[in-house]
Amino acid sequence: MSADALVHPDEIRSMFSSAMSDMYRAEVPQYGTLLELVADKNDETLKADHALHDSLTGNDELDRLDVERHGAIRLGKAEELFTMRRLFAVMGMHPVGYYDLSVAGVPVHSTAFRPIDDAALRRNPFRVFTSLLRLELIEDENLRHDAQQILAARDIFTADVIKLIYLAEKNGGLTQVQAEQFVTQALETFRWHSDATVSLNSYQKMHDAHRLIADVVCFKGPHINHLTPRTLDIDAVQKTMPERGISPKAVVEGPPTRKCPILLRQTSFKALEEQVYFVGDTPKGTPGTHTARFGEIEQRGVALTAKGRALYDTLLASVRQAVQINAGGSNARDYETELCERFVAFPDDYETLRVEGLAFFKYSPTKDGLDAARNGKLAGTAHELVDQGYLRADPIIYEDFLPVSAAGIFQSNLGGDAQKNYQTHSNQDEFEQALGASVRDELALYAKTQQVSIDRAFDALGLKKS
Ligand code: OOG
Ligand code: NI
Repeated sequence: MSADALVHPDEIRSMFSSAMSDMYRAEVPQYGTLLELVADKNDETLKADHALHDSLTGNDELDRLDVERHGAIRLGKAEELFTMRRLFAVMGMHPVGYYDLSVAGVPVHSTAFRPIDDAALRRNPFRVFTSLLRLELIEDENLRHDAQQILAARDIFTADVIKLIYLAEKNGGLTQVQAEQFVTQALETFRWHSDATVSLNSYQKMHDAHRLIADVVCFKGPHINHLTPRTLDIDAVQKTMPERGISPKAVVEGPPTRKCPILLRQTSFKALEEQVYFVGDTPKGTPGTHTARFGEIEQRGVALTAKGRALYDTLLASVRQAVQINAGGSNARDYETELCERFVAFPDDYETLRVEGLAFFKYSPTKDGLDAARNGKLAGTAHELVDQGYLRADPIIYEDFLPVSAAGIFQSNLGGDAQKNYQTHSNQDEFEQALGASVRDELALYAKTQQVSIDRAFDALGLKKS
C-alpha cells in the first residue's frame, strides 16, 4: 500500500474501538474482569449449543463477536454534538435513531452512532450511544446560566483531531499515518479527567439538580462512561458476576429469556465512586468523589418490524405497570415472573416471527435451491421458497438501543434517588439541528437489508424479484 493510500473507515473504527477498549481496561479494571467473564461464557455457550454456533457462522457473526462492544458518552452543547458527528463519520459511524429520555426523568436526548451497511456491520459493529444534555430542563435559572457559561468555555476536542477531521472530509479519508494520529487524538476526548473544572460548591449545586448535570457540566470532556461487550448468554453472566467480585443491577432490562432472542437484553454494574479534585485553594484542588463510570453487558437478538416492536412495547408497558421495581430491587423476582408470563404472547420460534411479519430476516439460496434453479422448476414467494427448502432465512440482528432499557441503565448508575419526571416533549428537530444532520430511521435500514437479501436470492435462483 502506498503511503498516501486511504485507509478504509471500517479499519479506522476497528483501530479506535480497540484503543478505546485498552484505555478503558486500564482506567476501570472491573471492565477487564467483565470481558474475561463474557469471553468464558461465550466459549461455553458455543461449545454447548451447536445450532447457535452454526447460525452465527452462517450469519458472519462469529468473527465479530470478540470485537463487538458499544460505549456511551454525554455531551453538553450543540457544537459538541455537531463535531462529534463529523468525528464519527471518519470511522464510518452515522447517527441512527432518536431516543428521548426526558420521559424517564433523564434530562437528555440521544442517538447511536454506528456503521449502517451490512459489510461494515460485519466487520466491526462498534456503536456509541451519544446523549446531549437538555439545559432547558434545568428549572433554576441561575444554575442553568452557570451551566451554560461553564460549557461555553470548554473545548472537548484537540486542535489536531479537528485538523484531521477537515483533512478526512477534504480528501475523502485518511492515510495510514493520519489514521493512527486520528485515533490517538480522538481518544483524548473520551479520556477520564480526575480534575473537575469547577469548585466543590458549584459541583454540589449541579449534582443536587441532577447527578447527570454534574457529570456533563463539571468535567473537561465527555469521558466514556461504559463499554459493553456482547454476551451470548446474559443470564449466565448475570449469575456469575458476583463470583468475580462484580455486583450487577437487580434485573436484566429488555425482553425475558427466550429460545429465540429478540431485540436487546442488558444489565450493568453500579458506577464506581472515584477520587476527583475540584477547583480550590491548593494547587491540587479540593479532594472529593464522583460516580459516573460503570460496566454493562448485552445480549442481542433479532430486529423487530414496526408490528413486532409495537407488540414488544405494549407487553413491556403492561409488565411495568403491574410491577414497579423498588429502589433496593427486593421485588426483582416478581418483575421477572410477570415479564415471562406476559411475554408468552410473543411468539418464540423464528418461523412464526417471520411469517407473521414480526421480525426481519436475511434470505439466501440453499444448495437445493441452486440445484432446482438449474432445472428451472422454481416458483413462489420468499416464504414458499423457504418452506420448500430452496431459501434459508436467518435473523437480522438488532443493532440499536431501547429507550426504556437505556433509562433503566442510566438510573441504575445514577443512583435510586434520581427519578424525576420532566414535563416536556421530545424535540427531535432541535436535536437534529444541533447534530447538523437528520438521524436515520433504524426500521428502514433493517427493511432494506431484508429486501436486498431477497432480491439477491431471487437473482441467484433466476426468479423475478418479488
Ligand atoms: C447511557 C445509558 C444507555 C444503553 O446501553 O442503553 C446505554 C449513559 O448512561 O450515558 O448505554
Ligand atoms: Ni450501554
